[in-house]
Amino acid sequence: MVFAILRRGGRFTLLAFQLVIALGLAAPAPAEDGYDLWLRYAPLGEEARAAWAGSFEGISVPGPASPVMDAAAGELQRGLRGLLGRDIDPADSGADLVLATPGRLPALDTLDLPLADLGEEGYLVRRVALDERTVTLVAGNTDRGVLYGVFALLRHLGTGHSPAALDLVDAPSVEWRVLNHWDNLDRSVERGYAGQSIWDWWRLPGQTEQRYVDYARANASLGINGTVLNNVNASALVLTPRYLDKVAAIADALRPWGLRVFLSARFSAPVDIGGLATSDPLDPAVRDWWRDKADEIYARIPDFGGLLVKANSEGQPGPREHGRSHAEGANALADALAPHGGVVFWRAFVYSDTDPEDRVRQAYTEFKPLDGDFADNVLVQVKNGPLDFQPREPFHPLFGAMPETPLAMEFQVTQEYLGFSTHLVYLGTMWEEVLQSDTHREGPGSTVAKVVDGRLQGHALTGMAGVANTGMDRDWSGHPFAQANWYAFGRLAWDPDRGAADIAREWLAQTFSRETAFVDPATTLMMGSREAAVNYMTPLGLAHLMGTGHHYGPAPWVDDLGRPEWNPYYYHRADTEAIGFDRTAAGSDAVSQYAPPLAQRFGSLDSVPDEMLLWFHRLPWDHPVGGVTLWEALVAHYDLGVAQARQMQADWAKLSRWVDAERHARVKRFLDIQAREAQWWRDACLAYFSEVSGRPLPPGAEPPAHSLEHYRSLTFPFAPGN
Ligand code: BDP
Repeated sequence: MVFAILRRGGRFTLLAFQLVIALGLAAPAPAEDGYDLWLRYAPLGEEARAAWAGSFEGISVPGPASPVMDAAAGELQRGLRGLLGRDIDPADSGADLVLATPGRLPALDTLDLPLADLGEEGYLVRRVALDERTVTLVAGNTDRGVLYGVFALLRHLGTGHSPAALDLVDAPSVEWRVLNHWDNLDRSVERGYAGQSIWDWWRLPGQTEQRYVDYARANASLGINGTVLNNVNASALVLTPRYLDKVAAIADALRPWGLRVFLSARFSAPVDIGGLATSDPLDPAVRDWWRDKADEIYARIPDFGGLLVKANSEGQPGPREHGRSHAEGANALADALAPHGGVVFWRAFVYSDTDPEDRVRQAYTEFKPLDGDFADNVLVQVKNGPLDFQPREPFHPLFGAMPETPLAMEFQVTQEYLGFSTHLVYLGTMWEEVLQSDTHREGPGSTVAKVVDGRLQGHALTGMAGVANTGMDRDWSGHPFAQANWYAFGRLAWDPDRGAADIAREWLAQTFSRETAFVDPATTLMMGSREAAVNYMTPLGLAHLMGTGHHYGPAPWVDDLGRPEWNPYYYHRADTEAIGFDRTAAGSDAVSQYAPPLAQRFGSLDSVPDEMLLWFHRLPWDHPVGGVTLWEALVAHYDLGVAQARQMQADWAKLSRWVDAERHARVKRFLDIQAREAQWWRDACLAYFSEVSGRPLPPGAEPPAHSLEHYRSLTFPFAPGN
């Protein structure tokens, strides 16, 4: 009866809850739409609340009011109201929760706190004796540090930690922690799977939305401190005064949350909107144009972060047309920004339609010789792998190979090649794998993380970028679990050495439930999800088998497009004899772009890991892999991927107790789609490889549900993000 009432919802829900509680049954969580992300501040249980009793009676913020401190204090009130169920007084004095910097509260200097190590953005949250009272101090050297400390304190409570353990001291390892929006001015989002762009360009600057503020809060909670508002395939229009006014309005909305605005710049802007005859970066008029443009931007946005540039790649203009190098191009913009403290993120995602060189070699070939030529305020932004955000790639060989140049990491949070926002694929594990890869550039232990955070080669200017997965979908990212990828990106940008499992646990506890009985199995589910996707899409080092253009679903058969590297066939090269891309010395020799111990490891069949097998080697179908033939191993991996996708369905079904019905059902439906699509991937790829290899499926393997012709005939007009 209770559940019948519950199902009717609406005004019966409250009654039903009361009834359920009265009967002593566990009440299902109320419906949620995901808008609040991990900032739900769901009430702590009785015991946990009791542990915090007597703390947090009032908040004091010494010194003058500031937008950042107002944001911090407001968030603290909101968070504690949710977690502890009580309103905390904003009080000037006598409060036991103190938000302060040394400038605001000189008494901090007498407390012997390790503030000197915290830099501009670090924080400390600790119980200290102040004016003969014990207070919880949230301190930083700047208001932004305090803001991050407030979020750390709320996370501490929100993940169920006790007052006894309250001693939080942390500072970011990476200077620029930046989202990259591939959002166009017409509000379409390149590779976006969560609705329209959150930036409502048309109504700006007059109208700004609450969503901008909530977006900024979410980023601040992770320590993300920059955002590039527009697509790397940029329209120069964004640099015109009309749009700069709009950009300034967004910057104003984000600023209280420590989030600085950047723009993607089109390299030919001096011609496109400036009326010049050339964009040659060494032409004095062009240099003046960029300088004037920078002045114009900073007049509106004094803390503007800088510019991101995609040049000479996939049809974008760049310095090459003028016979100039990427360094000469980057430096023209960097010189214009330097007087204002701005930086340039110059992308290394460069390959050419006229270059016959193996595509994965091209960026290294082009950029490595430029090491040392870039201005001091340029970061070269490198994708995690040398191809393009595939389910699995080796790390990009440029990491560690340009010791004189700060290299920023570029991860893709949006799941262009990983099931859009329909598949549950937790990317934390993939990013951890990349960051913990050893480049061997300065001896063993030279991890990618150490390159990116500047430790290895002594850079203070450092950065990590994530291609955003946000849109106008009510839950921001399209899939409740896609939010975890935004979360994981932010946490790893702050500390690239964090573990993916820890991050998953933290996110789950705040997003769904703190109960160990939920967090443990849900963490296991998340941690296995990326390997499942690798298995059902591109196992054993295969890559880029996705449908050309939209990248939805399998299409390994495509081999008739103009540019060779646009064809999935280019990457697997399967025929009757063999499959895989020979990147050893006998082939494209891409292995030689890695440090010698790795070149050796990847290049030899005795030591190459199975996960990278066909990335580096072209092998006969009978080549032995783990006691079976390569063909059998391939089939087994695809089968395993399908089994793993089905297991996720079963595992999620068991967790309904801890999740509100709305989000549980949404995830369930997505997992159903994912399991069907995993089967489709497996069937289509095996039907194709079986045909080209001339090999039947091994005995006992399930035949594909349809003919190869059927899979080849599928088309997907209006696939999103394309
Ligand atoms: C590719 C995307 C394309 C992007 C490009 C890039 O398919 O939409 O413009 O990366 O990173 O993966 O520039």
